[in-house]
Amino acid sequence: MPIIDSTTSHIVHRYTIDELKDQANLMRGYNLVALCAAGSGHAGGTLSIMDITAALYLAVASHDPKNPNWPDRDRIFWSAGHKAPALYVGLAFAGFCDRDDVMTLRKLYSPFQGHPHWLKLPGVEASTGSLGQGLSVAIGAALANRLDGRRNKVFCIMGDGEQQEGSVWEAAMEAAHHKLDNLIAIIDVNRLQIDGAVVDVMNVAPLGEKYRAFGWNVIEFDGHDMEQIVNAFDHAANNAGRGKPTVLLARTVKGKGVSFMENVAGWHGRVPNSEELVKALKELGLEEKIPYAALLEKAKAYQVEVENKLTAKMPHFRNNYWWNSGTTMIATMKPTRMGFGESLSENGKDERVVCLGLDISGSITISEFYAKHPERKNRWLSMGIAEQSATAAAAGLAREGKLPVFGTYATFAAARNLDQIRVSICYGNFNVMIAGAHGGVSVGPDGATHQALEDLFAMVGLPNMSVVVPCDAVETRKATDYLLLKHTGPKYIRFAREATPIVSTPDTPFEFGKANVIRLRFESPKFLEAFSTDLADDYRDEHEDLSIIACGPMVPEAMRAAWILKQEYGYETRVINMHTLKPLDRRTILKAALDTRVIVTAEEHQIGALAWQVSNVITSAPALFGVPVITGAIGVKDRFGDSGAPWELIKEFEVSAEQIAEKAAALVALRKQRTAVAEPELETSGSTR
Ligand SMILES: Cc1ncc(C[n+]2csc(CCOP(=O)(O)OP(=O)(O)O)c2C)c(N)n1
Repeated sequence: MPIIDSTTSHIVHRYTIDELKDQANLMRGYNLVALCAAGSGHAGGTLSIMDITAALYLAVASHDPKNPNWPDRDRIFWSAGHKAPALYVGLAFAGFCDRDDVMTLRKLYSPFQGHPHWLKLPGVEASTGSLGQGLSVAIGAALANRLDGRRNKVFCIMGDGEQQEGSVWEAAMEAAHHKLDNLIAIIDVNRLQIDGAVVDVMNVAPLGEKYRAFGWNVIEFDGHDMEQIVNAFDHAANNAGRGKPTVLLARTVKGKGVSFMENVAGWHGRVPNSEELVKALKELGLEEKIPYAALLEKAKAYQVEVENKLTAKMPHFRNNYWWNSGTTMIATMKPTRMGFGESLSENGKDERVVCLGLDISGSITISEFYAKHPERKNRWLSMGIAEQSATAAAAGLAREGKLPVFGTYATFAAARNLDQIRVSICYGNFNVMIAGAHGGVSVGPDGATHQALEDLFAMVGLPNMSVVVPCDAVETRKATDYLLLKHTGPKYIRFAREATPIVSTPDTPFEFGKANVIRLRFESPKFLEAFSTDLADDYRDEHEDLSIIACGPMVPEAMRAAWILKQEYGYETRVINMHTLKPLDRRTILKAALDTRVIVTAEEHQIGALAWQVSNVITSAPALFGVPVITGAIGVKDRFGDSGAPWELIKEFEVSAEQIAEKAAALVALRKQRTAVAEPELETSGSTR
């Protein structure tokens, strides 16, 4: 049944096969324009699923764009959330939204998030992006629909790489066990994933036999032949009442329709630039049919609105202190993750080191382990998109004396597999190194599902675990060197995706468990040279007005805040680089509280992983009983992330230097006011200041 008017049950339009082919082609074009306008996203996998999307949204699913929550509609779940742009053009072409609006894809505040969010866009059935969960959600919906006596169908779109997630197979069992013949799974078998061919990363074949053995009805077909697609859906629909779920195995080509994208793994997470876009549109015969220049302009105009909104939101100072916006205090930018790869490249020569690949190896730099060292390939263990099993396997490797390292987006490295980390690694106190890459909102346009903002709560809370959040690429290198070869036990290192300022040198002290104190000395042509850095234990009180305790790339922000506070208010700031979150340098926190009485914490995380630990030190130390200390916390305020450019998100989520400085200045003013009133009382409390 195609698109209908749910009030009259009339079919809105019955598409012919030729019309569907044309629509699919046009959808490819819009998809590519939106991706080009976004500047990031997934071209390959959206093109491979596009013919199926056209058939499903325009001719197969019974739904009503004017009434997206019509209870009897067919449900379509996109477990492969990274294919979101295909979903969005599917919805747009079916009439759920304006196709021009899709051009705001991946931009801040847009309903067209990097990964779909059902609370932002009508027609999206569930929020996805963490692979391997959608089939289970679809099963829940199918069970509920059956309980409610509905005769609708529930579709679920997955990738073939995604089949590596163990949870997919738990779901596959459940669907068969519950005889869900209202469920139709679709697998986009394009044979490629991020790290390369599925067969090399982690072979999932033979999918047909596996699903059959799990009790499913299996239909295999050419996912680019519109007639075969429609027939496959018809067959699946005929399966209703036979007590088995159906899986459609669609043979597809990643990047289908654009010669230079077809079958190239590199186009998984790449988008066309404007020249490539024109080339692609020409190949699709759409250069004259899609007003791409006007659409790109629309995206730009939206972006201007976003920027105006952000500017209005930011604190205003006399001068502009933004990174590298003036002629002095120029910072060199480099992503922290690079330091991780550099360390693995060097230290991988230790024969005990083994690295586990989780299909996101290049961008988190773990592949540097073997990039220049082909002889290490036997110690590179590709585990596929299977974070939970890989985590427990790392425990087994450590049990046998290896030094296992694994990493992926921090949210998949420290949340999805949390019980495996807890029981298999931490309880057994195994020597496993976990890299939480792409931590924080600065991951950018991928959006909330990919922005780890809670990982540190869990990692800091686990007995036996050590946690380091280095401030820049140089410190990431040192921390990796140390943790990998000198520290025994479970360890978590968290770093970021975006390039952030280099604020240390190879000579800067780095001692695990010991903070550094950073002080602004003068304005300088180079940001790095404007500051002195000492091991906190060697630092003597300089009677600063406040302390800012930060970790990770919030350290450079705290340093910039110190500059703002000096220039705008004349305040002196003690910046504390608390790179080790566990074990925490309690002494340095205590000293800062006693010396400065104003403590601001800064973390690119939900407020608490750092702030609550610092508060705990301050409130539980007898030396501070009765001593008034004013604290403030900068971090994400109990909300999920958003799509947007990394530095926009730093502003939107209020973790920029400007926001740190504004808060700090208010607290110092408060302390000065309070001190004026309470000073006589303090004199008798025996405090040092
Ligand atoms: C749990 C989880 N781990 C890792 C990722 C990162 N990731 C996004 S897409 C992708 C590869 C998916 O491959 P496949 O399922 O074959 O999709 P397609 O090739 O069709 O795009 C990975 C590893 C993720 N989104 N979720």
